[in-house]
Amino acid sequence: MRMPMFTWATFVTSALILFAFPPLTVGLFLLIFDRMFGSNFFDVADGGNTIIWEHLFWIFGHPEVYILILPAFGIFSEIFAIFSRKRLFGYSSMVFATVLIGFLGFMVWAHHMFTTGLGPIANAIFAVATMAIAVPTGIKIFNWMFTMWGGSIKFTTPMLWAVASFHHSLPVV
Ligand SMILES: [Cu+2]
Repeated sequence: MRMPMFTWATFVTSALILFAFPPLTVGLFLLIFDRMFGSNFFDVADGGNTIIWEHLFWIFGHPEVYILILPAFGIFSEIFAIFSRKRLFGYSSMVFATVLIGFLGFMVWAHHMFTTGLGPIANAIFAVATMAIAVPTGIKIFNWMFTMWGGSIKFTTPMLWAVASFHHSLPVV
């Protein structure tokens, strides 16, 4: 619990890479077998199932969103502290929120598949799980704001980048 936040962020990102990439690798292998060797994993006309491809892709694809944003979150934590001339507010809750975002990132992949016909119960569960990520993300945003609160803020180029992009990038996630 004495590591810099950027180190924590890249550590959690590495764990996400470790678990997110194998499903994509499996999906690509099955796809190559369909296209080159005449197997029927995904071809509906031959008794395959396209939805399985969607699952394999998005079990990778949603964690990938966090593989991209978590290192940036780690950079934000360093920049806000340094250019406010204060310690990062709520360090341990920041570590907890990063790990929780990484974990929940694996529980929400079907929000990319709401129109594929999984049914209202599955859709509702994945919708609620998706909204649950707003809690650890909110912890981070409030910690960043409390870090800047009362600090001697310097709007250097990195600070402008961090303030603008945490404001701008979150709706995309
Ligand atoms: Cu997603």
